[in-house]
Amino acid sequence: MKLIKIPFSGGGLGKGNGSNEAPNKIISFLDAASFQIEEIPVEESNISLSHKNIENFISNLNQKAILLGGDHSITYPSVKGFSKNNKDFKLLIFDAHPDLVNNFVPPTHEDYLKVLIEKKIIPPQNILLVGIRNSDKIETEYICKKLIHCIYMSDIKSQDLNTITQQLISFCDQPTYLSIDIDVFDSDIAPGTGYAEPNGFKQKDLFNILQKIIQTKNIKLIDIVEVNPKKDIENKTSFLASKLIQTLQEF
Ligand SMILES: [Mn+2]
Repeated sequence: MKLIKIPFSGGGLGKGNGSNEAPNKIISFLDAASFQIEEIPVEESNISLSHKNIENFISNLNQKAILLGGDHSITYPSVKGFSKNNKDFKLLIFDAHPDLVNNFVPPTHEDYLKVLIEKKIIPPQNILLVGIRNSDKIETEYICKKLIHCIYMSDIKSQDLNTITQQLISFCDQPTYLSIDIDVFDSDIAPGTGYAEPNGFKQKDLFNILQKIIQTKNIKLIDIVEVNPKKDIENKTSFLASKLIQTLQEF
């Protein structure tokens, strides 16, 4: 399996300072010899240049890989690069937040998704957000207006996990880009992130869901973002991300 390091926190509005350290920290908990590891060159003070490098790298990537961010802004150029080789695709996102606040260009980690939609890189109905539990009114309205599929954390708590898993499997019926913001996990198990939120996924539940989704073989590219070793407690968030990679590596 190929792991691609993207040590970039320049799109994190200051909140992300430290997420550039995540790729190396996460890899330190893995047997690095069993992965093919590459790194995309980025410059912390230059979002446009860094995003361009990411987009170019991903558009020339002809194999499955797991990308290690970095703040969530990296998903913008990465999906853009991915879209060059996948004309019709799905975007499955696990996140506590919708990231639909502004329409800044270049996008930050709070609006990468809005810019992907506004720039028509992906039709909103091809997007599924999962685990949302903190969103602004403006974001909730945008989700409704654009018909973005959304499974809120409150839906997940009130329904059978198998039902939710089946919905996700049905969604992944085309080449799918999977983006995992580590804050989708409960803040007790993932405290090392920019905007840790309580009442999130338990490790066992999300790992079970992901194991079933990857069996569709439609997941083509994965990113894991927003791990911040500087905010972590005893490296538990980085360690969790390393376990996530091990769970996903047969995708
Ligand atoms: Mn988030």
